[in-house]
Amino acid sequence: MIELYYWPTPNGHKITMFLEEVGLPYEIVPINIGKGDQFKPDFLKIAPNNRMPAIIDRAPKDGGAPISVFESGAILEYLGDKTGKFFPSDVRARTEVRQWLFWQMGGLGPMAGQNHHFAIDAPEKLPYAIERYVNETNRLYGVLNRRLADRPFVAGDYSIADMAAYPWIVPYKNQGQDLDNFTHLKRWFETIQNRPATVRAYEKGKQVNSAQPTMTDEAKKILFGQTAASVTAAVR
Ligand SMILES: N[C@@H](CCC(=O)N[C@@H](CS)C(=O)NCC(=O)O)C(=O)O
Repeated sequence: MIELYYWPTPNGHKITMFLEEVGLPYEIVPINIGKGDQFKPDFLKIAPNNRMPAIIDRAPKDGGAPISVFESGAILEYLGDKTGKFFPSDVRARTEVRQWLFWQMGGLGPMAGQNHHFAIDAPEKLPYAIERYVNETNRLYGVLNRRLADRPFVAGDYSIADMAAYPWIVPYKNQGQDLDNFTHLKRWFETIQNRPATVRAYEKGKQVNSAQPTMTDEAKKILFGQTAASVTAAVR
């Protein structure tokens, strides 16, 4: 049984998408980031960056003590290795998957995240910041679109690299992007959207947070303006 510390955000959906694909039993522990659960001392023990998702595997492959993992890319690799699915062991295929996973972790995720922040959440609408991140998101969509021109998925077969990227394309309208400008990306997006496991994963998200929007005024106070002191105060 995997314990998944989760809230239905793009980084959270990556992990439910994987778990729904492989059918590994898991239990969701909601981490309501709008209410500050990410600062609870017990959560910080497994997720020292005060961000979800994180997992605890109580039955690791080596039969030893439970293993906890934070960072969605590391979690996807861990689960891929545990199950032998969606993260190949062959050196060439594995390298393909890993480089596109890191591309998402270091590029698409953070840039689209800043895009959402400045275009949607920021109290002041700063044209320079909005343009910078909308343009960079647009460039990354272009990279993905070109990559998908001659293959069904980003790194061969459907893999953890696709699962990492897909949830960050879901809010494309909020990112100021139009999928009709990216033919191959649109085809890829719709293929993944229609996978039964993706549908189940997004349903799980609705069950965990059915009503309240995460981004209330109270949540903004918790989520924005964090400093080193926020974590120090939490672990005291
Ligand atoms: N690089 C991290 C990023 C995780 C992350 O940013 N999670 C957000 C939600 S998508 C979070 O927990 N935010 C809480 C906060 O900002 O305090 C990962 O991929 O796991």
